[in-house]
Amino acid sequence: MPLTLHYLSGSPYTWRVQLALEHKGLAYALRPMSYDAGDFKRPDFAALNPRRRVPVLQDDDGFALYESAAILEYLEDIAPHPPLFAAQPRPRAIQRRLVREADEYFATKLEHLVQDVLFTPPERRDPARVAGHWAAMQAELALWETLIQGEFLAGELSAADLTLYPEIALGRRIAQRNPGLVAGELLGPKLQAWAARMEALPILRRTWPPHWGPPPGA
Ligand SMILES: N[C@@H](CCC(=O)N[C@@H](CS)C(=O)NCC(=O)O)C(=O)O
Repeated sequence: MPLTLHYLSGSPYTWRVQLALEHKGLAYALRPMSYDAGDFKRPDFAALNPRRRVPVLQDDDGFALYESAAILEYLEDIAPHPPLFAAQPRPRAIQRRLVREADEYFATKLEHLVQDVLFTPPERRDPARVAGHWAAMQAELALWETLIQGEFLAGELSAADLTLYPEIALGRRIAQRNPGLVAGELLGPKLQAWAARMEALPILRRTWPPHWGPPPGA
């Protein structure tokens, strides 16, 4: 097996890489990581990624790469077909911009919720702070509702979709598991239709985080 993905189930960053590997039909092995087992503290993991985060993609000759967006670009370079980015400069630039926007703006807001809801027991949560994070995420999602251009975020299925979907799925999961935190549907009609389209993709259903239960519509 030439490629190994150091992986954490449910991590939007590792899910993105797994989706890209599946999209390209590349053979890979999953190396699940565990906080409880101390995997992130192990020196051999720090040697792969001094930031001690997943994903890390490792080639069989020892080459290791971290940062999910960079990994997708690497996969595109070593296995151009099927592509993750459009061939033409302008649509390609827009897809790259969307990847950057998802990481720079959406994921930043999501991480506030991960810290203050997912990683904080209910009795220690600060409701005003959490409400502020939800409001910020809803404003961000309203913006994405205007950014989506067609069936997928920009042209054909691309790195942009594989980046945003796992981030949105984690946001939705936090909402579903914490009733009362958010009223109603998190996504506008265009994003809802896009999410359903993503959820129908075999690559998405194959990689759905096992501990989340069955994928929507299963
Ligand atoms: N910018 C990084 C973010 C990676 C990241 O934050 N991964 C999380 C899992 S979702 C992690 O490994 N956290 C380990 C820790 O914080 O100890 C990327 O895109 O790869």
